[in-house]
Amino acid sequence: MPSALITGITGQDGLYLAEHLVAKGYDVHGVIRGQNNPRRELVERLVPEVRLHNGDLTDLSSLMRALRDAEPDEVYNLGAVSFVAYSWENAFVTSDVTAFGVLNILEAVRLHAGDDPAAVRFYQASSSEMFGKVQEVPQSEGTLLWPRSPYGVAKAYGHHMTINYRESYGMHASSGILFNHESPRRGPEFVTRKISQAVARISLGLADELVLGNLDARRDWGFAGDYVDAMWRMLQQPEPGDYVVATGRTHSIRDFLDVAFGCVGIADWEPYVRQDPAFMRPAEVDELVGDAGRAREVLGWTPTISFEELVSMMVLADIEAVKAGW
Ligand code: NAP
Ligand code: G4F
Repeated sequence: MPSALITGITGQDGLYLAEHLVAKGYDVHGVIRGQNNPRRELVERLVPEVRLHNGDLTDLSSLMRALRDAEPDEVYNLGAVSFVAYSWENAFVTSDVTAFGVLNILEAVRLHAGDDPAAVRFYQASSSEMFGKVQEVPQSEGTLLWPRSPYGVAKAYGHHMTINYRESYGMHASSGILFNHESPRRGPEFVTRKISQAVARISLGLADELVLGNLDARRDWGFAGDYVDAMWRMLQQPEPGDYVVATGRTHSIRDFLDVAFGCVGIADWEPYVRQDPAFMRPAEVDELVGDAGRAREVLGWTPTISFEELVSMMVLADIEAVKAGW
């Protein structure tokens, strides 16, 4: 039975990836941080097969212990401070976890693997946020990185360090440059879930306003369940590499609002939406759209869920959640 260790197991992607690997027959382990993590119960309920190990990306020895106890064939580094807006207010913490945390886990894997550095395959959760002020459209693996946030800068560090460990030590270290991916498990701080939750409440008469920032930003949004499959496929390749994972379609926040409100029969959402500068960013990533040609050709990966299906899935799930009192 192959085994895998996931950092960031309590997050959106960690949960989908754990389910994906369990379904494939893996022995799945997760790193969980904090003395009383409120999301531990969620992991235990959704993926009871997972064995949890205490650890933190800022603590090298805790990662070494998790590797010793789990003895994984594959390590997926999904842990991060992942909210871009937060990264300006907490740039140091973001750098500590999202940048230096990658160095810690790479070093832990290298030391753990000993004489055979490629024995433990490694996945790094890189991000389209690294493209920032985009230098070409669409963005692919070779596009120059120009990050626009402390988060993007931290991810660029982790991305290059992953490549460096691959080239320096011969590690089987791959980096997935994933564009935005969403689901009913998305954190409520991200714009898609903020919208789906608000639309659900508005449709049920429990709210009458949604306050947002920039409505003109464009993102390439896919379904998280599809994207974790791409992560797994990367680690099954004989050679490590970097892959853009994206749908190749871009939509604005306004487009998202059109479909989300449309799901509950509201054609004109303007009366419900107010813009507040508090949700604007010091520097914005205006337009992201990915070219996932390499992932399609080498990994045989394609997205299965359309933008419209994704939005509707999220709104309907939040309506059910509100009705159930969650
Ligand atoms: P998420 O839901 O925000 O999950 C982040 C995870 O990181 C959580 O499990 C969190 O654990 C963990 N974490 C935070 N600080 C940590 C620390 N010091 N040590 C260990 N773990 C820590 O993020 P996601 O959407 O699942 O994304 C997964 C990864 O992909 C992240 O690295 C993100 O930056 C990257 N990414 C995401 C997207 C996207 O669109 N979703 C796109 C590109 C890249 P707690 O529960 O303890 O806070
Ligand atoms: O949903 P967001 O917060 O996601 P963002 O910044 O694109 O980051 C996500 O995707 C990255 C991949 O590119 C990941 F690496 C990262 O970890 C995270 O998962 O914001 C999307 C857009 C932005 O342009 C933002 O300015 O929505 C705009 N927006 C407008 N009003 C808002 C709001 N974003 C949030 N969170 N809240 C608003 O009220």
